[in-house]
Amino acid sequence: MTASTPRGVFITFEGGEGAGKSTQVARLARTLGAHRTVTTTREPGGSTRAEEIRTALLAGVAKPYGPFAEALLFSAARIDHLDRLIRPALASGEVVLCDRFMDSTRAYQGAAGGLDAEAVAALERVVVGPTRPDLTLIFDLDPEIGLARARARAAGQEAQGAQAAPDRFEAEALAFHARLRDAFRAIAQAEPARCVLVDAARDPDAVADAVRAAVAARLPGLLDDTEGRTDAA
Ligand code: Z5A
Repeated sequence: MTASTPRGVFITFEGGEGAGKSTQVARLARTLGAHRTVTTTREPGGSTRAEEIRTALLAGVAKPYGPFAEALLFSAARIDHLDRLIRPALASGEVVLCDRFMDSTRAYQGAAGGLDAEAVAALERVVVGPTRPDLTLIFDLDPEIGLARARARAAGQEAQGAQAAPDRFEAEALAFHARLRDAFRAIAQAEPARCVLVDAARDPDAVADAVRAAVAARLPGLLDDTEGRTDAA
């Protein structure tokens, strides 16, 4: 499918590990789902083929080949995700909420991983093209807190008998996660028309309020029919 001008609304959620993105994707989906068709998705993944690539990436299969090879694999997954899920949903007028997207490549493989910014920008041009997010919420959190949240979640999963070893990125040193935070903050500063920085250190209800406030300010009308509704589970 070729890139076309989207008619729906594309919102991406970005930030470091354990910042609460998935939690807030689900909450905003519940709020908007009352009066709009909402598709929630994630990267890497979101389509059958992209989920297969996700498994390889998070297992660290591409790590020995360096950040450019990793960026190419994230891009391969993104091409399939865009073609099979995101663009068709936007063309149907849906709201697409995506847990991570192109800014994660900029931050993880680019700023923190050492891949040249021009190479990242070139990939973005050919892979994403005109399908840019209408709004990007960047969840800002001290990486020590985010990693502690991820560890607590893993401990809970292990207590229930599931395997929850850190993935290829969770296993990176704290300095890598600090570079990520700086990179995401720099993206928010560089593209204020697209991005809103969300203080993710607050409790989930306060973060959800900040998310709704950002959506109301940047995408007028999208929340209008949901006024007074709560998105709590
Ligand atoms: N990656 C990349 O390198 N390049 C790319 O181009 C793309 C991705 C697209 C995907 O992993 C990895 O791929 C990712 C970047 C890399 N790095 N890693 N790892 P993932 O999808 O498995 O992981 P993630 O995106 O980092 O998700 P996460 O760790 O699940 O974090 P989250 O979605 O931001 O948080 P959460 O699941 O909503 O919450 C985490 C825990 O904290 C959970 O127990 C919650 O109940 C709790 N939580 C949530 N909100 C709060 C608040 N406000 N207070 C307290 N506790 C909270």
